[in-house]
Amino acid sequence: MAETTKAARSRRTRGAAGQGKGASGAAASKATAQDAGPETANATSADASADAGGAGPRADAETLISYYRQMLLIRRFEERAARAYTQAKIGGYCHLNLGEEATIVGLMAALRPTDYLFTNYREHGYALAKGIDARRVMAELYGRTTGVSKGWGGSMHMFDVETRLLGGYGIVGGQLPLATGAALAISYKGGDDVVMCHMGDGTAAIGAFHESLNIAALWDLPVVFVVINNGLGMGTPVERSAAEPELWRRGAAYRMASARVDGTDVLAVRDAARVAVERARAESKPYLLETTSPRLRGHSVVDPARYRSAEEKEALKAADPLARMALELEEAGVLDAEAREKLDAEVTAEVEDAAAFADDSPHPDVSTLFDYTYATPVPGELRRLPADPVFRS
Ligand SMILES: Cc1ncc(C[n+]2csc(CCOP(=O)(O)OP(=O)(O)O)c2C)c(N)n1
Ligand SMILES: [Mg+2]
Repeated sequence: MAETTKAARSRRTRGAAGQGKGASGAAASKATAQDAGPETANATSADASADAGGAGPRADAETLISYYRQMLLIRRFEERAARAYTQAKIGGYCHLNLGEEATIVGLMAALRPTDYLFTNYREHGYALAKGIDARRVMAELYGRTTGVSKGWGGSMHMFDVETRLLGGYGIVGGQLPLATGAALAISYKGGDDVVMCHMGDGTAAIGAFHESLNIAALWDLPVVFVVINNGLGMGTPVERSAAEPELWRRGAAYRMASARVDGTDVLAVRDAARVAVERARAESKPYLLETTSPRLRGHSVVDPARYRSAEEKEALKAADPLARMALELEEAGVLDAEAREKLDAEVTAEVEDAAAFADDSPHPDVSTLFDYTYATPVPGELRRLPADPVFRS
């Protein structure tokens, strides 16, 4: 612990130039934020609106088109995954990022390639935006050896050391203590990497959420916790599961800087995430960022979302971040309808290629089932396949 504190202290000193840049001073338009100091931690800082709009163009045309392309790739990939699931090409569970595209691309734009990422089971889009090839992501969904996790992880458990995507977790909140531990390792060893850890709104009610935020704040760990608030945990509205449904406010309980941002605006997300990531990198301080975006379909591919009214479903269309960005780019003269269609055809071809690649790839051999369970051999470990006798003679 002494080492940890020392490492954290030296990071803080090195990063002194980044201090004092609270979220409220950032270019995070459409955001609300609160700083971490004890005197402000409990303030009703939803009023502290961080509106720094009007500071000039927020991105050049090339950047905007690249963000739009990434969002489109996630959209077409998820639609294709849904189709493959109904064709029984994908087994197990399958949760889609439809509606989260702007959030995903904005968050990933704030990270360096060497920063670590932990996500939950709704992860395909994060894997794509972190830079993993669409072929390898699709092949993992199909359970093939060419997949990100050699076909043994599936939709919920992708893991890629190269791009530092450290999962993919199906246990709600399971990723939080692991992400906190990864941040402790960084703090202990030195260096200026940052950990980002995603979760849903329902996850903010899990015990591990509080334990992780508490330790991260106490020990000054470089981790950004991101709550992707889509208003629902399966079929339960956040107002029915959270006594404080403005989840970003929970940072105050740990004297942790926190903010809420419109998750359908890619630039607003990127700018808010940059503030959070910089704070973690330069000052070794954790951050709680809440993004709000609609979940355009059911909880998973097989959920018809009957608990949603027709009006609600209609309202979702207006909240679609991709349609919104397409309109904005057209109005700004950055991408007209013809160029957009060309891009769409290109992205659709990339996704079709990924699906064909997955379909043509081999299934893992059953003898490799246990190959990646432990890093090193475990003496006396009993490896039993389904239908094997319980006792071996
Ligand atoms: C510990 C645990 N409890 C319950 C579940 C079942 N479960 C899977 S997803 C989910 C809802 C989580 O909602 P949220 O955190 O809002 O994420 P979202 O699915 O909306 O992205 C639940 C209860 C689980 N996987 N793990
Ligand atoms: Mg949710």
